[in-house]
This record gives sequence, structure tokens and C-alpha cells, in this order.
Amino acid sequence: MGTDDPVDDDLASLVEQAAERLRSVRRVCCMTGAGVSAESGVPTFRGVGGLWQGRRPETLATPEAFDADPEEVWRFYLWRRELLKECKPNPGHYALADLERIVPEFTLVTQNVDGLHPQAGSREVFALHGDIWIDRCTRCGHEARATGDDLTSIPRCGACGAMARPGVVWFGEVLPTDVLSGAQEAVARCEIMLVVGTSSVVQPAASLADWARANGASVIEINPEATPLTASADLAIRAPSGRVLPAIVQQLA
Ligand code: BJW
Ligand code: ZN
Repeated sequence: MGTDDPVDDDLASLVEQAAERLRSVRRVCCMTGAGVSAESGVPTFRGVGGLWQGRRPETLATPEAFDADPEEVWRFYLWRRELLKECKPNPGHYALADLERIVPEFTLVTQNVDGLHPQAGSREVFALHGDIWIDRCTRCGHEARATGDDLTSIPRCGACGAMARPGVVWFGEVLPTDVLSGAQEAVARCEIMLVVGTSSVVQPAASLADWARANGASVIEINPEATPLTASADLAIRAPSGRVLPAIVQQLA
């Protein structure tokens, strides 16, 4: 990967270091955040472009906001479904699906609700914050997968007719127990934890990397920006995941 550009050469050296570390272990866990889908055109939550009509997503992604104004919250989610219909997995998603085949024990944990990891071919995915394409009944809990054909009306339950809500985890809500415990198990067992495209501020996801380190794993962060995790990471690669992950896979294949 050597080039005439010193920046590219630095990146190439970091990629080689990451590949070298990955080559020497059997158990790898990767946690992704919104940044891994940024190169697919999916807006991130925080930072530039992370706003929705002047409101921070955090003020809409709560049970209180939904109780106060379900139409407003549904407009936000229907708009995002509309946007996602046009988005496809990017080389970063595909590289993680490849890693699952290359690494003897590989677990993917994602905070993303966009479904792009399974679409790229990742098979075992612990989706900590749910799935934006699920409609869950507010009365009986019945769940149905949205087709995306009608993105103008508020979905209603096919079983009892009550209003549905998006099948995602909002602030103040508990993460699905089986998903979180599956992720925690993989984090505790892994020898390397990759943390890709997350600002590492939302709990409990943000603590998983600390837990991996406490259990003896090394942490590799891939993110163009520094985060609260960067200082404690064993290796931090400051570049887009759609560029870095395929380069790592290329070294391993
Ligand atoms: C690139 C890139 C490129 C750009 N390549 N990278 C302990 C302490 C303090 C508070 C709490 C605590 N424990 C719990 C809380 C409360 C709360 C919390 O964490 N608050 C903090 C924000 C202060 N957590 C919760 O409420 C959680 N529930 C819980 O813990 O239950 C028990 C409990 C409840 C209450 C009190 C105590 C315990 C639930 C959290 C649910 C989060 N839900 C959301 C919305 C999901 C639905 C939806 O999509 O609408 O999940 S919020 C939003 O943030 C979404 C994301 O999954 C999550 C994380 O965001 P992410 O992925 O990191 O995205 P960004 O935008 O922040 O960052 C993108 C990154 O990508 C950036 O760094 C870029 O640089 C980078 N990037 N381009 C690579 N090309
Ligand atoms: Zn129902």
C-alpha cells in the first residue's frame, strides 16, 4: 500500500499494524456506530448534518417525545425510512462481512438500526438499538416488518389496530436483554475489539470497549475524528471505515 503521499503511507502503516494484530488472534469482536453507514449516505446522529429540521435526534428518540407527539416522532422515522430505501451497504459493511468469514470467531455488535450489515452479508449481528424497519404495537407488543411501501401513514398494529412505534431503543429504555448479553459475552471473550464509526458517548454501548480491555483485549478504533475512547485505544486509525476496513481485509485475505 506504499505511495508517494506521506499521509497515505502513515495510513498504510496503521492498516498493516491492525492486520498484523488481527492475524495473530482467533477471537475478534467489532462494534459499529453510525459512522460505518455514513459513506452509504445515512446521516450520523451527532456533528455536522446530524440534525433533523433544527432538532437534535436525541430530543425525538425518547418515549417522552413519542407520548407527547407521536405524529412528530413518526415523521422523523418515516423520513429516515424513506432515506434508507435509497441507501446501500458500502465497502466498510462488505469488509466486515468478509471478516466474519476470515476470522475464526468473529462477532459483530452494532448500534445501527439501518439493517445495512445483514444486507452486506453479515450473518451474526447483535443490533443493540433495534431495527428501524420493525413496527411494534404500543398496546399488545405485536411486531411486524414494514415494507416501506407506505411511508406517509403512521403504522397500526395488524393484530389489534392500536398505534405502532418504531422497534428501536430510545433513551431511557433498556436494551433487549438477550441481545445485550450476547454482545457482552462476545466482548468478554474477544482478544481484539474493533470500534468503528461511533462517537462512544451513548451507554451502555460505549462501555463495551472498556470491558473488553478489562478482560485483556486490545482495542482498535477506526474513526476520522477523536472520541472519548481514542486516548485509551491501543491503535487509533483516523480515516473513514469504507477505506480502512477493505484495506485491512485485503491484507488478511
Ligand atoms: C465515521 C465516518 C466514516 C463519520 N467512517 N467513522 C451512564 C452514564 C450516563 C448516562 C447513561 C448511562 N447509562 C445510560 C445512560 C442514559 C443513556 C445515555 O447513554 N446517555 C448519554 C448520551 C449521556 N442511555 C440510555 O438511555 C440507554 N438505555 C439504558 O442504558 O437503559 C438503562 C438505563 C436507562 C436510564 C438511565 C440509566 C440506565 C439507551 C440508549 C439508546 C440510544 N438510542 C439511539 C437512538 C436509536 C433509534 C434511532 O436510530 O433513532 O441510538 S441514540 C443514537 O446514538 C442511536 C445510536 O445508535 C447512538 C450512538 O450513536 P453513534 O452510532 O455513536 O453515532 P454518532 O453520530 O454519535 O457518531 C458517529 C461517529 O462516526 C462520529 O464519531 C464520527 O466521527 C464517525 N464517522 N463518518 C468512520 N466515514
Ligand atoms: Zn397490537
